[in-house]
Amino acid sequence: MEVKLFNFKEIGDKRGTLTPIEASKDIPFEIRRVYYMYGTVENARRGYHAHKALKQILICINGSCKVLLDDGKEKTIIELSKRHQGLYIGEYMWREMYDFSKDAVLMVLASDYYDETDYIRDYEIFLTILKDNCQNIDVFIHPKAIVESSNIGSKTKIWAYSHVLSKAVIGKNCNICDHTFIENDVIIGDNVTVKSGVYIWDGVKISNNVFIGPNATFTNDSRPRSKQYPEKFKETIIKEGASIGANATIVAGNTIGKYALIGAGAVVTKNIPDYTMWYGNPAKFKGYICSCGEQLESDFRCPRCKVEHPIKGDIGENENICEIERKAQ
Ligand code: T46
Repeated sequence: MEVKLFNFKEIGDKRGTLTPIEASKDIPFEIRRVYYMYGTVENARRGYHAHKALKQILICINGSCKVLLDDGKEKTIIELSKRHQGLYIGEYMWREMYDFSKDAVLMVLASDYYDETDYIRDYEIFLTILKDNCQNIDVFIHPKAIVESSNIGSKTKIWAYSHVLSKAVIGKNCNICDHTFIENDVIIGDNVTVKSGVYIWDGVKISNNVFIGPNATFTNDSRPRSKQYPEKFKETIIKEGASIGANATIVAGNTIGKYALIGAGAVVTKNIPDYTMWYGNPAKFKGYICSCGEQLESDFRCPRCKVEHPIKGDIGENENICEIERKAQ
């Protein structure tokens, strides 16, 4: 069932509470649309449909409501009444919302723009599509893999001797190679490649189109002691399109920027800015890189794409390496 309850941060002080939600970090997709429902009349029921591709997070930011989820085999009812709690609903999940309190405000974060062709509004058609999908290739799980999670997107392949724990979320069209381990508090986006020998621990969040090379190492605790567990493990964020070279180590709590490239064997000890390349131990800034993988020329032009790179404006032409190193704190 592609369903998960997320508990977002609650930052409280004497003024009250603030809950931040960051796309592809706290939730497994980029947000393209936000909508919300309020003033729902007594006994009204909403929903009664599934989506073919849309992913959403439902948050009852005021009052309460119930959501019935149906994957064609099993029905689950979830009550939403906590402002810091989001219900993730993936593709092909029938939903019905009801029992709205008078003051309910149900906010929805959606992975795409409104598109009526993405809706399946007829329950019989929904069941037929599910049956057809099951007969299709959809998710491939090697018979020698242990996959406890059902939050796996379509066309993802999970190869032999991999172990995916029950609460992990993995997007569509990913390739999870032999001998990998994916813990519970892990989100992996779409089109991600995880090569062999990679262990992805609690707190690691990986966006779409990321490449993780063989034996790359993640950590989630900077001062580990046997049998002592922090309240929350440190978060490591790998942003859209970044690549991590073979055997690189990402020290806990750091963020690898969009389309950044970490060289083989590098040890990353700080946050890495978007579109930059880093090698060595500790990893040092080595230049700028295009999303295609080509190193940018000194005028920020990509020799392969032949375009001047958009980061030029952000970074400034005269910025030197020391400045980049300083920013990467
Ligand atoms: C979902 C549940 C949780 C728009 O024009 N733009 C939009 O972004 C949305 C969401 C709806 N609409 C129009 C389409 C309908 O004419 O607003 C009208 C009401 O939409 P609907 O009947 O689909 O609303 P719900 O509450 O049954 O379902 C909504 C979402 O549509 C759906 O994606 O998952 O909330």
